Amino acid sequence: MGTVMTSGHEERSAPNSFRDYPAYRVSVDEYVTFRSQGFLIVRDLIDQQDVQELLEHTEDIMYGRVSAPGLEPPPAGATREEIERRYLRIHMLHRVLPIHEKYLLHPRVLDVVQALIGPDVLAMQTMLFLKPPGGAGQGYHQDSFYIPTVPDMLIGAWIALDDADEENGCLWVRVGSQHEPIYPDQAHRAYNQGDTLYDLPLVEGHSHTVEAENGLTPIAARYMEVPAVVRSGDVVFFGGHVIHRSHRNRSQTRFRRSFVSHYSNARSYTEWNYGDAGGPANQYHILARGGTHLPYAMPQYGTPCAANQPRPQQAARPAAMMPDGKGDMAIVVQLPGTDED
Ligand SMILES: O=C(O)CCC(=O)C(=O)O
Repeated sequence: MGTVMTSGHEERSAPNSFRDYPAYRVSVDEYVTFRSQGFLIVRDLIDQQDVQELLEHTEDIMYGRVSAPGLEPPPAGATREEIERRYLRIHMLHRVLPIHEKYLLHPRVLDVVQALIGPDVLAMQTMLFLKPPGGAGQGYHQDSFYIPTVPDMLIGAWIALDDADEENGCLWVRVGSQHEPIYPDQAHRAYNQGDTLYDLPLVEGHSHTVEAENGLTPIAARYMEVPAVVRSGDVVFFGGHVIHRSHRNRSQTRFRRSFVSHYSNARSYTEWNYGDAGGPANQYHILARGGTHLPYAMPQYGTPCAANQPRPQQAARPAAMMPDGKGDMAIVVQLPGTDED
């Protein structure tokens, strides 16, 4: 373990641990909403004590009170505005900061992810958005374009640290676009699962903020667009195929901070390791819930999760389909007119 300094104090003598959270149980209605809309907002999933912890740590990052690879202190003599506008977003801090590993593996977020794409969950990516006043948005894209998993079970969890709305650049989602394949460009064609569709066009300009330059714009236009207006502590879950974007933060004073994590089913294969696509990569990602036949990483900072906890007892095997009483599969002939309904 390396050493991480926060607010002048040395962190991480003890491994990460969690308070006792009530488990979050996803309802049928929420499950159906996620499938039919392509996204689901779970209100108040993260309590304000946790939101405050992350916000204070984010301020420490902004003001250069956290030292970790990739983070720079503000230049001497920088104004408050210059300091606060240095970062739009920072990727993969869970690999160098215990608190980011902890929120990547937050049990309440995992409860929802497990119900939506589990039961086996691989924690793959974190992004901390600061998005200060004036901060840029991100044009239409599909997350599975960037993070391919096979079978594709990618999901994002977008934890609102500030209230987010149209003014400060909330997320916008095209409802129903989760049924679209992933549109590859030339560079991504080789490993994109959409390749099996013979007429799948190449699309350039993923994430381009200028609509005319973004090849997903005409596809996005087939679906209704809605803003994901959220309060701090709400979490937006969105699938890897859904077309989404965000606009510039037009507020003069409000940040739009969010902590975004990406997960896949742990039994999906991936070659993604933050920009490094070139061979098996499951071993770089943390097994958050359940089990897998594929390799996985341990959490570096001891955050409790499936990778470092004893496996729960396996449930009894479900009965075989249509058993014949001797444990063999029987051939059951359904006679016409004998359906029960
Ligand atoms: O929050 C944003 O501005 C964009 C987030 C996003 O598109 C993503 O996490 O995939």
